[in-house]
Amino acid sequence: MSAEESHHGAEIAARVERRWATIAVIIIVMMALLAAFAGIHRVTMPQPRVETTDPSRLHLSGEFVEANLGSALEPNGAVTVRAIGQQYSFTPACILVPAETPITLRATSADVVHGILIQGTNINTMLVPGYVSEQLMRFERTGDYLMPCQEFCSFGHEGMWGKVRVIDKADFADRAKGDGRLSCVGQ
Ligand SMILES: [Cu+2]
Repeated sequence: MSAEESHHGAEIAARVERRWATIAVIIIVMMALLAAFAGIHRVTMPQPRVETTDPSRLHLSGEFVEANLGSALEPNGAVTVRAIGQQYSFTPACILVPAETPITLRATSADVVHGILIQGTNINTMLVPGYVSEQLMRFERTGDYLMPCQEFCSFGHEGMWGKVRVIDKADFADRAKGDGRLSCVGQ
C-alpha cells in the first residue's frame, strides 16, 4: 500500500465516522424532543378523573362509613369493594372477592398517604387523604393474595399488610345474599 493510498483510506474513514456521528446526534436530539413533548403534554392535560372526600368525616357519613366497607355485589353482577387505609392497617384487612368477575376497588386514606399493592397482579394504587382511588380489577384464579402498603407511611409501615381472598363466583353469590358487605376478616 502506497502512502497516497493509505491517506485516501483515512479520509474515507473520517467521512464515514462523521456521518455516523451526525446520525447519532440527530437520534439523541429527537429523543430529547420527544421526552420534552411527552412531559409537557402530560402536565398541561387535566387528570382524567378526580374524586374527593373529606378524610376527617370518613367514619361519620358517606360512602366510607364502616358499615359500607367491604365487598358489595351489584345488581348487574359486578362487585364493588370499598376500603380505607389508616396507620397501620387496611379496613377490611381481608378483602373477599369472586373470581371471573369485574371488580371496582374504591379506596381512600383516613390519615397519611398509603398504597395498595396486590402481589402477583398489576394492581397498585396510592391512597391519598382527601381523594378516592378507583381501580378496576379481575381475578381469574381463586386463592389468597398478599396486599402490603407500598407507600412508606411512618414507623409502623412494615406491619401494614392486608390480604385479598378470591373465592369461587357461585360461593360468593351465595354469601352475598344478605345484602350486607362481605369481607374475610377473622376467617
Ligand atoms: Cu401505609
